[in-house]
Amino acid sequence: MEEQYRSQHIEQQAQQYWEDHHTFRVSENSGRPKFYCLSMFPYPSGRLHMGHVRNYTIGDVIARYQRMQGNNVLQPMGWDAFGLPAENAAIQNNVPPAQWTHSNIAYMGDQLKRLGFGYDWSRELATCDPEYYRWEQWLFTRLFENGLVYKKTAAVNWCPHDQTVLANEQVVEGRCWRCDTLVERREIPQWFMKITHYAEELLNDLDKLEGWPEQVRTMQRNWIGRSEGVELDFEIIGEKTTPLRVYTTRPDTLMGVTYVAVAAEHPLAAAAAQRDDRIAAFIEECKHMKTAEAALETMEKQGMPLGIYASHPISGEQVPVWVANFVLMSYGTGAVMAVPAHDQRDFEFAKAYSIPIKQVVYPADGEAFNLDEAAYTDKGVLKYSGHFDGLTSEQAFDAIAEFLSAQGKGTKKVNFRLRDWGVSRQRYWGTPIPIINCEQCGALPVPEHDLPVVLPQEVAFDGVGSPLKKTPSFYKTACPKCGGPAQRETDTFDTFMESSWYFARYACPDNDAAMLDERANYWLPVDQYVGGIEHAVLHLLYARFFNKLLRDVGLVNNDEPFTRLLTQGMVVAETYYQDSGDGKKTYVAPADVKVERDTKGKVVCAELVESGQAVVVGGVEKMSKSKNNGVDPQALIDQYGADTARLFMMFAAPPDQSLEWSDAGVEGSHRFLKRLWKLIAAHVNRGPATALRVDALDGPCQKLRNQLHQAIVKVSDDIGRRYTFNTAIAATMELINTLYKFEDESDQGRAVMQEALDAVVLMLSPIVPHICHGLWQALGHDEAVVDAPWPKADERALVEDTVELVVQVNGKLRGRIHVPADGDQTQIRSAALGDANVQRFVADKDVKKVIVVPGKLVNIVVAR
Ligand code: ANZ
Ligand code: ZN
Repeated sequence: MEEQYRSQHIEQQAQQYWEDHHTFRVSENSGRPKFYCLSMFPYPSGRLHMGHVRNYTIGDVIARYQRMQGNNVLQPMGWDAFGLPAENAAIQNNVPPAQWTHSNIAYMGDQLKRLGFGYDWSRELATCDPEYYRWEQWLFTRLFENGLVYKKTAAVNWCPHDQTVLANEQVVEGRCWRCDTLVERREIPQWFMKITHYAEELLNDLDKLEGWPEQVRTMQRNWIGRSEGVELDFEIIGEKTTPLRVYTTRPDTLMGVTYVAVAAEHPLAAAAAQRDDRIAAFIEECKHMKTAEAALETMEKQGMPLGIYASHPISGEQVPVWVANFVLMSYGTGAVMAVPAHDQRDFEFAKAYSIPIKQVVYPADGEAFNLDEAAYTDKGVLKYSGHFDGLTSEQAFDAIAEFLSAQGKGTKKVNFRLRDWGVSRQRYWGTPIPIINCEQCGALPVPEHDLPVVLPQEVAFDGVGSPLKKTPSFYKTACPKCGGPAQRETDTFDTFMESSWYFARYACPDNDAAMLDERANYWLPVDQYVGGIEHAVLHLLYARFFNKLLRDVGLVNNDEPFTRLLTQGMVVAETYYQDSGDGKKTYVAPADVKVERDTKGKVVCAELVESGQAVVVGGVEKMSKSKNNGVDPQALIDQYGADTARLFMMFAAPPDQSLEWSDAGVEGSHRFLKRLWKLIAAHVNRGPATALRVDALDGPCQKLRNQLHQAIVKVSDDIGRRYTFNTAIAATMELINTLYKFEDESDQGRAVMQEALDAVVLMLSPIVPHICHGLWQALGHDEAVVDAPWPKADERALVEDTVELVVQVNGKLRGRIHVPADGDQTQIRSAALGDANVQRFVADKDVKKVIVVPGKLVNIVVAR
């Protein structure tokens, strides 16, 4: 065996082996239990970044480990191929989006192969292929028929100069990213999916997802935002309009209402605007303000009185009606009963406009609460609330709800923050929405036999509006109902649509007659999903929603798509910049910087390598273009090989925490692999080891075996259950240090060494599969390491203190055994009888008696 570790050569050989043997191709009839391991598929942006490498290494380690556990492991890969960057590239560099996307896919696919990930490439899919998105179109038309999709007008960002709709990320500080024109809001008809229909189930089923990080479940719960409250009516005094309906979660505070407030888009505000220009102007202003919910808490509360009054549903008192910027039209009823004493937003508003503040809930312990600074938002006991006085907030909730209900003025109501999902995008590079608009017949789904609606490739890109709107050959069509002239929808789907069901399609990507087939029920649910925390809400919620849609059209059986979820941490790195004096930072690449540190790691000096100019060390941040602190994985692979990259990724941090890039860490990982190689080469080059005889080992050999099997237990638990790959690697490194010091070249010494090296290679093989492929062969095994089972700890070897006992048969010394110091009679008896040499003397004889003298000997008496 070669003394030197040649990573590039070794890796090429291993990958060739996997390819030739279709190692990772799987089918449904293996007879072994299935395990579906999935990593979130990438957007083909051009090249892999470190975040990808980390994500996919984690997934691959889990998949390979599960394979060694005897499972039928599916690990597929594909491309989330629609999206804005392809269109931008088309506009800027004049390359068609399809071409740009496909060449990126080719390049990144090679990179993934070069990293040695065990994917079943026969299942590769790209969401921009009509064979894929046709089924999304098909499902949409089914849902249309089931009433789960609908059209309504909704706001978009509009650039009046480019005459185009802008995605949120194309709006930079309120202006168009291309021409810097102020962006406007426009209402246009769009398609929506009724995710709210599943709100309750999406919420409740979170309880079943015990294999998900609690943080992600909490984020989804908050996003769905279920709240229990009361809807109640305020009569408008002196007007014959319908009463003003509000939604409150705190009916116990009803007697503290001192005004009511409506959203800018509320009909009462619109009516008042007709009478008063200043109100009209205020409403107009609100339209330009951000209505992101997070902003509601912090933004300045503004409003205007509408000049009308409402009557309190219990006291009959007159309270003014205001329009206020902190009331959202899209939540509840678009109107609130304001209780400044007990709600912070209402409080700030009342302070700003000198509206009375009336406290009606008091701390239960009778202590006073100072209302000068903030509202008293806790629950408590009611006062100044008529016959509700003395009730706790909880009791008052029900009492007031019942009282209102009896009078026909209110009812209990559950509300969700979750909104229906707007899926229309005014973009070219996406799945065409399969709808035909006919003036006579309205919006109709494209009939099944006309699917897919293929995105045309030959379109003109000038950056103004969607090219589809300028492609008559695409949009001109006939109405599927009356046959008259009609227009196709020119909007495309939100790309979150494609990523909401790809996990299921991997089960049967070749089916051209159906979206899914019975193979999906074999593979689903995904046993382990791995991806970024940035997808905690949208992607993961949409995918759960789609899974329920697929279930309800009869395509899958399970309720949830992902049994276990691992969200990996970010890859971060030090940033360096030069300060040009005016506060502007010019970030410089780490490779161009020379840093000197003292023994404590504190920076003594940082300067540019070339010019020696001083640079500032800016702290550790997520790798990004803007901070210029990215490291290209390709360079790493070229220099050290895939195994070094994989090992570093898994060793530097637990998978769910952020991983700090370090050149020294990479070099350390590489050195470790070289050391491993050298150790095994030395062993192998001494010739084959003899068979291990567990009961013939001396003390040091036993000690080594004990350490080995302890390590197997730990590594199995770390990789298989805890997912702390870093500690698994640390334990293996420690073991290797021990092996380096072990110099017993006797037959049994070498046999134990062989056992240990075999186990080390097996345990490292999910992490650094290439080197292990080579080492396993060198260690004399015929099968490939990827087909070998995971090592099992030998229970007997786990016992640390053993004693040597001599074994006599009819008084003659016939063997020596090593048994646990605290071993009981039965254990000692069976060890003695099981000893190979003793066996020869007792095998065919009748055992009369076994005498155990603890700590000394065993005497076996057999019939002669
Ligand atoms: C009176 C009140 C008194 C409220 C009090 C709270 C505390 P969640 O829990 O998120 O459902 N609200 C209702 N509709 C609103 C809208 N369209 N825009 C802005 N705020 C709205 O929140 C429900 C509470 O948010 C409701 O309960 C209402 O204020 C406000 F001491 O009513 B509350
Ligand atoms: Zn028609």
